[in-house]
Amino acid sequence: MSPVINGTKVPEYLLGSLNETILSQSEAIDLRNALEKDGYLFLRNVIGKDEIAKARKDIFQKLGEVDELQYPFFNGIASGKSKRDTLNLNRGQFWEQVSNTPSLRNITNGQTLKKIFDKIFGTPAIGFDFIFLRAVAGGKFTHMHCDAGFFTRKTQKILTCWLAFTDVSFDKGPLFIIEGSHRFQDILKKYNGFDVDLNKNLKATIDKHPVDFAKERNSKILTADFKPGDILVFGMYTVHGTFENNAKDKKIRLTCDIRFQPINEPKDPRYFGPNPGGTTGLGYGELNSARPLNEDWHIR
Ligand SMILES: O=C(O)CCC(=O)C(=O)O
Ligand SMILES: [Fe+2]
Repeated sequence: MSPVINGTKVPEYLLGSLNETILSQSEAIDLRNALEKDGYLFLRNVIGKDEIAKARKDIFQKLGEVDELQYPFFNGIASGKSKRDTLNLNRGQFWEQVSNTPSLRNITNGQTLKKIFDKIFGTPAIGFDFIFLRAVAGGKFTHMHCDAGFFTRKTQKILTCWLAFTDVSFDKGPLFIIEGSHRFQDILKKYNGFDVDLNKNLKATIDKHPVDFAKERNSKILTADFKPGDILVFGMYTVHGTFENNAKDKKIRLTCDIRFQPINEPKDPRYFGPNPGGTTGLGYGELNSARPLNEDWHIR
């Protein structure tokens, strides 16, 4: 079945597969070369199955406790209901607590991912404390954008790591990348120096529909059938978004995006420390993920 973005089916001929890089067969230079050539690195099976399953179970438990998942919670099936607002003081506090689930943090800010980024950067790396965990149901998707406007205030040396905790097949809203977009000069020019938090009259979202965007540029929309523990690493000017999660079985998509930088580059205080404010300073409450699973999202 063809994936859908913003209500439009993506024609088969525009779809392409992400190139996989095999971590165990790659030297640092191979990782850097792939990232430079494609604008992304697709690595499968980076986090062990048990570790991923534990974090997923712990997070599903918390979503189940606010009535957003059907019982048994480990299936990750959306209930269509929510008591998130009645059972919690506020949305930010709830989402911060979910985002700080120890089994999740062991992965996002643990040694396995850090070592991959040490290798890519060729110098010790650090993951941001502020992470973007996403539990997604009900036709929702992330509009196409590049990440520069969020994360490059202090340094350009930032990479995004998108990590799957559930199966994310085509119908469950996987991430897609516009092929070759890290070399689109107009995108580089438009978003270099752009800061979503300061330039309030501009949006990070690229309004053109990804289908039209890819057609016009003779490009493809690249994606994969993601499995738990797979990661996709990409640069700040690589154009990406997600398909809609229209899964018939109502299973949610659970993913997390984490940013990494060399530890010796200046750090953006919005994303580091014990109670980071995040992009706009409002903390975890500002995220779409802080909204109940059955509520619509905002566009940035
Ligand atoms: O998972 C999503 O919905 C969006 C992810 C994203 O934009 C990112 O990882 O930079
Ligand atoms: Fe992004």
